Amino acid sequence: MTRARQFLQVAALLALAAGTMNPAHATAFAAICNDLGCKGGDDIIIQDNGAGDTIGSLGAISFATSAFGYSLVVDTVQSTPAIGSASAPQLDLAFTATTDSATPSTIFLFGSDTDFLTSGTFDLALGGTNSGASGTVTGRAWGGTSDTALQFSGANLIAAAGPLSGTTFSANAAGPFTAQIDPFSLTIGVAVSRSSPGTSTGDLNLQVAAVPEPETYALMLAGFAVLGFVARRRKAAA
Ligand SMILES: [Ca+2]
Ligand SMILES: [Ca+2]
Repeated sequence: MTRARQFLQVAALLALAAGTMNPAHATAFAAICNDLGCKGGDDIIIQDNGAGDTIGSLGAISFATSAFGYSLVVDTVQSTPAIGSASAPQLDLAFTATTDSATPSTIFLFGSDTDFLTSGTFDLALGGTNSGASGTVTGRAWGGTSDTALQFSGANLIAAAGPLSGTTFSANAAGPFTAQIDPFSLTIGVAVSRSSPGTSTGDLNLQVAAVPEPETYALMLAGFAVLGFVARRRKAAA
């Protein structure tokens, strides 16, 4: 075996071991929908730095619109590289939803991104306000079953927080999270269901933290062992 080939094999092993440290090359999405599944083709989907996004930096989306009886501001949807990383997934959605309807419908806001790598534990936190203590806000997180943005259903629901009511509200949900494929997408969403005119605001945040896997350590150790072997061979040959 040539030295160059040995070097390439060692480099490949180390790259594998370091795989969880690679940055994500993903595009974040935000969505406003009049149904929980964003079905029917009548929903508003904004791509990071696409039409409607008023934040020029990558990993952060902001937009405002009127839709489905609400005046809506998605203050920000944030993902990598603005917050978190492929190996430390984080999604954040901050919103303001105002309606003057006496019989408001439920509105659904989403943030989503792809190319996450890390399983382990999740923490979903929701907090906000309802003017007039009107209606409820529910936060949800989905993912780990595909690498498609805004891919969510009852089947890949990770957790829900709420429905929460009151003039101010906060709750969180936490537990183990194991993705079924790698890399994978994550989506967070809030359902705002007001019962009177007024404004609901809030922030929904999802974080996934790694629980280091034994295989990762084993692979890294194997990589270092090969490095040491090559170094000894090189020393012996010199
Ligand atoms: Ca729809
Ligand atoms: Ca942007």
